[in-house]
Amino acid sequence: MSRPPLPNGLAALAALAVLVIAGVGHVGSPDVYFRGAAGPYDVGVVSRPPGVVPGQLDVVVQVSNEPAAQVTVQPVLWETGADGAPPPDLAAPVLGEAGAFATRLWLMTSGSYSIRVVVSGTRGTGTVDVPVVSAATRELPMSPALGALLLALGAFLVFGLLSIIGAGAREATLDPGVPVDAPRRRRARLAVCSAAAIFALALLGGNAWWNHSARAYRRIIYKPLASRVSLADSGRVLQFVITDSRWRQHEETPLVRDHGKLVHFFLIRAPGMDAFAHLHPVTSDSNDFRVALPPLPAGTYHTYADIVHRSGYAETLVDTLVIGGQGSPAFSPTDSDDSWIVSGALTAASDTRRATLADGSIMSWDRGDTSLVANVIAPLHFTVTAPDSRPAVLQPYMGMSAHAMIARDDGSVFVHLHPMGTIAMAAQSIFSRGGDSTRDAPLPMPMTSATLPDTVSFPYAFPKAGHYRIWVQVRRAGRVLTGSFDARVR
Ligand SMILES: [Cu+2]
Repeated sequence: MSRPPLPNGLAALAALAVLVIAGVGHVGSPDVYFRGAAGPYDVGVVSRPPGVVPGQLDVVVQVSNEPAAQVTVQPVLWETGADGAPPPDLAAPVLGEAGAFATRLWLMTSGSYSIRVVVSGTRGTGTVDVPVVSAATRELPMSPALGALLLALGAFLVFGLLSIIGAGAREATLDPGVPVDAPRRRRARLAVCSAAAIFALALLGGNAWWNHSARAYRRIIYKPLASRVSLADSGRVLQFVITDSRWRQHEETPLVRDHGKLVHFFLIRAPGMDAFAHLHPVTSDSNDFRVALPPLPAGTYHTYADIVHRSGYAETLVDTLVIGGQGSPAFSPTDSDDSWIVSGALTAASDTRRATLADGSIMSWDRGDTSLVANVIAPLHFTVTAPDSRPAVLQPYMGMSAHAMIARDDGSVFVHLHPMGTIAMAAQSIFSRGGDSTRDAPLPMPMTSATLPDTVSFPYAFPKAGHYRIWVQVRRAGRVLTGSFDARVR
């Protein structure tokens, strides 16, 4: 690669060793972004999972095309369905933001939820389901100040009680002014000592209960399915195996196809993110998935496997893989939707606005002078122009007008999103037909029309500052085209 290396290349390489925890839904980007239609209303939904269970989910609904009179949201757990859900919550209008409504919902258990958004107004009522995965991903620490305050209050209570007990045993039955004799003093000391012993036992019991609760919570902290990525058949085949005993013993619901594929598998070369592949391994036993490996350059790759369970639970299984780079001249893709691209390395100065695609068309990032700020909706709008400078005619790629993959240079963030947002479409289909995913009918593809406009956009906010690469994939004239863009987020 002729471009200068990342100044923090070494750091990124070091980070490879410690990296990366797999994600619920996505990696390092827990917030859910959705854009779509609730009946006649165009809605954008942002929800922020709490990362603890039980915990409160922040939900903001933005109705953009029509004035909405009322918005309700309701958390529906897959296992219990709408009948077992709590009553809908009325979202409050956000002051100063026309069409925006916000509320907080309690998610009481871990699992696959859908947030049922109901919008009503002059054009009637519209409903849409936004899948959200509830998982405990962290333990909330107690702040030292609160700990100190509780300790002081506890000590005050215990010493107060001991002194009351001592005073009571010593002189409660004594007339005022009568001196305390030795037997009474002894009795008081005995009472204080016995009470102290009882309190000590109670404190020990409380401590044991506390530790037990903490251990029980740690047991429900999200653990991704154990899996392994390796090369087979002299490096020509990539093998992805789910090794987890929960999976092997059928304690987890089986996988469903998300836009037509059981697994969306991504490879990103570290540290420069200069090689990228989006593959779709196939399986005969639902444990062992295989796909022909495209001729990617040698190196260490972060791998991400996106899967969706029949419950609507979406997760990303993370690994690393070293590829020798011998390539195979006889490579033929396992799936005609498999794609890969080799481009220049991400540099500290990279801030790309234009990408030339493999068929000579140009993809441009229409972001004007907007700077990218963490946790603020980013202007992810892209236009494709044909080589003859006319607007390109796009076709659906796996049922979507476009797919975007976003990764941070250290591998700590990876998301796969679509014009409808970060949600798994399969999960949404499951909920919109009442949670019944047991029917064998294939989940619908959202888009079958053959020609699409030349502009695509994605609702998303980068989760933290840093250097990111974005791959935007579209299909034109039957060919999958990938544009790669770099961005610095403040
Ligand atoms: Cu996709």
